[in-house]
Amino acid sequence: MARASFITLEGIEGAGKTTCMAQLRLLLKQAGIGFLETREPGGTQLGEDLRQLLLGHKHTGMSDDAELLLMFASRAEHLQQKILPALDNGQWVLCDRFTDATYAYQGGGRGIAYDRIRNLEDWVQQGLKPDLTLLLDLPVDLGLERAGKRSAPDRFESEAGMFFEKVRQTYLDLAAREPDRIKVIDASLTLDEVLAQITSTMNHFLSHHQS
Ligand code: T5A
Repeated sequence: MARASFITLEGIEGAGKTTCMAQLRLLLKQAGIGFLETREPGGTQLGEDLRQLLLGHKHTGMSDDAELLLMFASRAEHLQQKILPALDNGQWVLCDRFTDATYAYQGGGRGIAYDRIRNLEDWVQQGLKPDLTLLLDLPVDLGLERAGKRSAPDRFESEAGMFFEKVRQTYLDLAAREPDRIKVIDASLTLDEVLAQITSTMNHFLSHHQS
């Protein structure tokens, strides 16, 4: 049996990650694979507390560097408490967002140099990267419209459209640089069509990652 895999979901606000996570859950269950489902920022008690600070409106003027470091503080805790122990135990990990989000939001969106992010990535992750990342891509207007229907805007969702254009473009640049790991899903289509793409990508991945 191949080692446990680490799978992440990415995309701008309202891309449909929560909805697609349910499909991933179903596919892994059908394949008889044990997994941990988690999210970032969050996933641990400390991470969820940091998530509230990061997404809430209490610290609206937070500096970009503080935001970046809090993302990695949450990630360091998450890796040590949850992700690495799960993978070591043979459990797959399904994570709603991971470091690609940091490159997209803090790098592309806020304009922090990618080298700074890479230094933190090397320090905190020690070479660990997702085995597969599903990038749900759709036009910014459509994503924000979908997210707006669902709940009041959090601190990130309160950013202007141009911020999300940069986030989206950075995600697409990352996918172009790592096409074997990051698979782009057209999330502008109907839910059924999006889920069909997720299923086909996962089935292809599973056929190569199970004995
Ligand atoms: N962040 C995170 C960083 O800045 N840096 C980092 O390093 C990390 C890890 C986290 C925030 O933190 C930032 C990015 C984020 O701003 P989050 O909760 O993970 O926040 O992310 P959100 O994008 O806010 O999550 P959302 O819940 O808004 O979006 P989803 O989960 O992508 O969308 P979902 O599934 O809830 O769908 C939204 C609505 O659209 C409908 C759904 O039914 C739902 O109502 N929908 C569709 N409708 C039509 N057709 C389809 N194909 C549809 N798919 C979904």
